[in-house]
Amino acid sequence: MSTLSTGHPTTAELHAKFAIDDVVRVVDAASEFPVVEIDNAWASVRIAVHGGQVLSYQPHDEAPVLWVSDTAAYVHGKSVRGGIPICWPWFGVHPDPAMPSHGFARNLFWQLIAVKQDEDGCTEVLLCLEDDEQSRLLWPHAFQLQLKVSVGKTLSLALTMVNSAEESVELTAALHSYFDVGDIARTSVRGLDGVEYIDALQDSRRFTQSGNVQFDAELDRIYQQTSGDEFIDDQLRGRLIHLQKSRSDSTVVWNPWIEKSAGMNDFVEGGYRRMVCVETGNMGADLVRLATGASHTLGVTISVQRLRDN
Ligand code: TA6
Repeated sequence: MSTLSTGHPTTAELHAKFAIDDVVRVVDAASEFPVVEIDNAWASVRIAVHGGQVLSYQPHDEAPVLWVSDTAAYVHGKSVRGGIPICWPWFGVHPDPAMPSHGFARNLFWQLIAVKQDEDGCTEVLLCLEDDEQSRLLWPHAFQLQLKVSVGKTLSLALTMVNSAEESVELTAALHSYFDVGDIARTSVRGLDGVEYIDALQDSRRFTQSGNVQFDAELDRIYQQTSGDEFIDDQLRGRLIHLQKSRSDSTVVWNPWIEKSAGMNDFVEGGYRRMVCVETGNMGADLVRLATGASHTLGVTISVQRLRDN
């Protein structure tokens, strides 16, 4: 088997092993950056092997559902700006400033394990990440992560984390989803009314959400103890993006607005107007404790409801 400089299979090798005629191919989004491209009866989806990162999701006859920056970088060692980066085994900044924010899983090369197509035209992709000497320098525990992506009438992600260490572990995690909207000023998030949140922009003080979440400035909130469905009301496009969570008690809502996004070189100018992050996870007081050998599966199912014909 030929290998990349990273010791991983080449894109050609992955294509030869996993391609499915007319539905699935593996191509390079950049040098040594293999991406699984799915175009089945339901939707088009791209998944980067690096980071186990869903990059795009577009149901046929629908506008893109996930947002990716036009100036995103496709390089080893960091996540692509957009799509659904996987934040694991910690969410947010680490107490040690030398450690990467949002954990390390999104910065490492995963393994493509399986690609399946069922009789309903649904395509399933399985990727995994296991501990190695590099990860153990950052987090001294044995683990296995598995991401199952199912592309059918909906897009589903199921992130299973297995504690294969001899000791129990505590972790926080998120599916850090960037959604594509017509205009952030005409976008709101439903389903969080009455939920307590930590405001990252107000010294992590706690507040209670009143009504729908709306946007007219930078917003960065961690909602706690909330496991219900959420809806992104993309008013300009006349659609609701429906999020159904599984074993997630926290939701993060984030828009960097003008100044913060201008300071990120992989955030296309004005891109803040076309995106909103609504992230499915467990963080803060909702952290996950795993005994040795135990596992936890964090999931989200994403679908679009049309409110009017465009
Ligand atoms: O999820 C919101 C957040 O924690 C923000 O504070 C911002 O840092 C964002 O994640 C993006 O983080 P990143 O490390 O991907 O630039």
